[in-house]
Amino acid sequence: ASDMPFWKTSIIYQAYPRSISDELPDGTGDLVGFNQRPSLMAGITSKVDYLRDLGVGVVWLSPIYESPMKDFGYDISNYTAIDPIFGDMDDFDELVARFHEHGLKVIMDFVPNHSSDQHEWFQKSVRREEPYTDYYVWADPKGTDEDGSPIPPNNWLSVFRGSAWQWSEERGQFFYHQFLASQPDLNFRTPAVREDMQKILTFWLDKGVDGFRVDAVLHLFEVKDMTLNEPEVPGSEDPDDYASLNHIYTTDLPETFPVIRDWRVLLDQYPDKLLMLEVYSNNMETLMKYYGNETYPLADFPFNFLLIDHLKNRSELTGESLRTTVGLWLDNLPKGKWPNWVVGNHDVRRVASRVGEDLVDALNMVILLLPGTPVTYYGEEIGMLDTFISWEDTQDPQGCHWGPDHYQEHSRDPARTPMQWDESKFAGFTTANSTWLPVNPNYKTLNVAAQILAQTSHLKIYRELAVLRREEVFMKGNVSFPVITKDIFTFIRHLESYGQYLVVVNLSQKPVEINLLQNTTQELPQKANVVMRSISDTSENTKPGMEVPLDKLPL
Ligand code: TEU
Repeated sequence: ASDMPFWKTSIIYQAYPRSISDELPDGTGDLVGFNQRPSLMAGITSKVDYLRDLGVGVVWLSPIYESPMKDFGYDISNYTAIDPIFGDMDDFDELVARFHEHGLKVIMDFVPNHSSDQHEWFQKSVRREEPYTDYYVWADPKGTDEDGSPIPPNNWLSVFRGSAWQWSEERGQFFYHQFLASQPDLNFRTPAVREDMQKILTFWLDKGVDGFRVDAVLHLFEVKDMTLNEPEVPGSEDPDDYASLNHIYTTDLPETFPVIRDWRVLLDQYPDKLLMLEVYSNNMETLMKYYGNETYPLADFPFNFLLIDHLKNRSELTGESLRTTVGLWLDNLPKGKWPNWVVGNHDVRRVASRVGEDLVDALNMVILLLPGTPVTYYGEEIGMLDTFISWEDTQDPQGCHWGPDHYQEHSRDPARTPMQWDESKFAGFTTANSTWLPVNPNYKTLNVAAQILAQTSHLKIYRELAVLRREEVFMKGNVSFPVITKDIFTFIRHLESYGQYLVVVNLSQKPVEINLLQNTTQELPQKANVVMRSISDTSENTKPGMEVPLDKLPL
């Protein structure tokens, strides 16, 4: 499909750089490890080979910029420098060169909503040094309390809990922070901020990166009128919890679109660049706006988080519910726009822990074979699981903010543990004496090397699916959902010039035998090419292209 842009034909792989591979052995992953790792294991001499063999075409790197690491790179102190923990600019250039040599694209994480408080812009803004005075969102106090302490201008809350306002003694004003107080929000009403962001994007584009994932887009603007309090959500008990308010004055404001538009126009000055947005909203209308339309194109796509929401646990997952969730995105898609599928990322629990290990292949099958671009979070290809992380070992600021009694419900650490390469110490991630987060103790059996050696494994199935996905019918074919039952999720990919594939996934925890011919709303052939996932024997049943009788399909 050479007539399609790379991001439509490729799988996107999200690499969380701290946890991929630690070549400068200090316990935290780095860039060097991506490209210069000496022999990892038989057949895989470096990460780039692993990724290529896996069948992914695009690697999205979570932030690797200079950062005090209060939010692990999402607090940037220099947007055009690499943090020494990950290597230096030469390492980065080499990474891009090596990846490109192997036909892999590189996507950067772009974090425009806020910088680190260590950024020189903020330090100068605190001191009202021009032109930085209005680089951040500053506000006067509403008054003072009995002790004479300044009162924040309104009730706005941080995503990470508590007031979104932090007092600056030095400047004598509050500054707004949607996330940590060490992540002050940049002020996108200041033209110079927007110009600086264009310059930063240009810097990386000129280095040859292939696009961006934009962080926290929903939060780019807040209303100008600081007297407006956000309405409370009725019945919420914890006034510090972000969920206790509706965020009508601080999220998804219309001023956002011209900013995204500027980025789109900039990217379009270069051939073939990808723009994907993180717009964390449950509202379909909100989400779909961020694609733009034919005359005003914005993102190539906003991430589709519907599956993440839907796959909170196993209990709600049926063939019918999955059909509904998938349809919600496909049916609302603006004309000419392209879908995408995400089941996990660095902000949520690992999908295999949420829905059960037995659905790893099923979900990979679903996201890789539906129309659109799949995004795989590192480790999903081998079915990595959350691990218990003690309060003492907890690193994630969101977990820390909730304290020792509640951190486990909120900490994002369990999904960020080191990649499990092999059965050697620390799963082959590092030769250091400790790791930044504990390695899941299940690494002895759950690791890449073991899955390469095994007759059948998640990894092998993933690779097969990635190969199958390159068939034209999966890139270009339309989709229909002929059979809807509780236990199975089924779809047909069809392309006139090619033929069709039937994909059948057993979502139940038991083997079922199904008569597809009886349950169908669409005419099916007596026998068909199927890709299927059964409970009993994964190796045989996931083989693509089998001819099987549809009236007695064992799953
Ligand atoms: O996440 C931001 C984000 O949009 C969500 O936290 C959202 O605001 C929240 O779920 C609303 O309920 C991004 C990154 O993915 C995350 O790792 C960072 O911590 C955060 O931005 C700050 O940069």
